[in-house]
Amino acid sequence: MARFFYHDNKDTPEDFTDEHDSGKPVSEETLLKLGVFYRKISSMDELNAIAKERGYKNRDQVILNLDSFGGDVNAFNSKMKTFYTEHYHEDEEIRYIVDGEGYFDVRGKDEKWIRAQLSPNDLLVLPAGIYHRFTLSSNLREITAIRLFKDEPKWEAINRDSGRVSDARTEYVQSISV
Ligand code: KMT
Ligand code: NI
Repeated sequence: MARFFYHDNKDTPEDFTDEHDSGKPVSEETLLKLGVFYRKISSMDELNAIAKERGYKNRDQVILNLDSFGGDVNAFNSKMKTFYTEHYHEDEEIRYIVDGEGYFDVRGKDEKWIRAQLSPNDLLVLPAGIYHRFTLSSNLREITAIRLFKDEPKWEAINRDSGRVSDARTEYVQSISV
């Protein structure tokens, strides 16, 4: 079952996969205001229905753990750093957790990080243009997830550091400030 809470902002490069729960929970309603939508899914049919309803055409399944990098610790760590670097995408994206556990952090009001702890059967919709980051959890260090894409997968992550503000970002900011 998913859990949502404010991040304690005390992470370091050594311990960012830890829970970092500030003790302040976040409601699904607060997430909805950011355009972030959570659903507990109980069957593949339900997942397929949501994908159809929202016009998703593509998906893939990803396994992230040390084995999936052939045991190459450096390659694994470097990928983890990439996912944890604050970024956005130009498309809405759905993540559905099949196995394992992970944390998706999204930027909330006043730039506060909200952490979504996701486990099997949890589905999260991230709107286009929202700043976010992802990490495996130190509890399990592995996840199997289905990534759903509206059209062709757009892998591009636009890092906040780059300062690049595309239409998707501008539209997202407008959509939450009304
Ligand atoms: C993202 O958009 O940051 C990701 O898809 C992270 C990996 S999916 C488990
Ligand atoms: Ni992303």
